[in-house]
Amino acid sequence: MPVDQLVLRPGLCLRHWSGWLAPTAAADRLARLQAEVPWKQEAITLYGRRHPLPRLTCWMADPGCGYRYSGLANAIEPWSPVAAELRQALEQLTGWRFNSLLLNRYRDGRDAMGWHADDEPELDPAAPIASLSLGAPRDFRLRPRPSPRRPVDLPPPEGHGQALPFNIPLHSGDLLLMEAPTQWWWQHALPRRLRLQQERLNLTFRVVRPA
Ligand SMILES: O=C(O)CCC(=O)C(=O)O
Repeated sequence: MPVDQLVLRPGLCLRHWSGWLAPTAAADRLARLQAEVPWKQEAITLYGRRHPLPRLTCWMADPGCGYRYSGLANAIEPWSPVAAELRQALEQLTGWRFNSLLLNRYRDGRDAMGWHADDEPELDPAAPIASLSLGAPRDFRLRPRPSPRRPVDLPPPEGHGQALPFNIPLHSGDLLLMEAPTQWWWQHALPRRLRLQQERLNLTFRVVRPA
């Protein structure tokens, strides 16, 4: 049975289901997604220089649900069969209608994701982000935002200034639901693990406000 744990800090609310998918189901979804997703190596341009992202990605979404980050406009791919199945299960679990999905493929421990918050204007700030991990275990780091960007001029939640960074080890089949207002007040990252040779996939189901 999956274990559902509530993780709370000032301005942060996460729900963590360890083993939301059983090991055999997680291994099956991993293999099918590796094969059926049109993975791309994107690059961002900073000060005129191209930097390949340290991971492969794909953006699946309903029509009209485009998404930009770091100046990168993601091409919309149609929902693949496994992604559509997972979306349905997560909608039943959460009651939210997810219209988009960012897939990240970390080929080994050299692939990573830097500090950021998922607070782009396209995303519905009231909606949760549902993050599913498949494959190699990795550490998911969280820290209070040094200078929170927020839609209205709210004072920081009590204790935010004293809150400390922390770590959630994510294993294959784990589900992490990041609830509002986590993205306003906290950042997250997936640090490198140079000795790790196994691959990991991460799927973040999102609610975009269609253009
Ligand atoms: O791979 C992960 O667990 C993190 C992914 C992430 O930070 C994102 O998609 O915004």
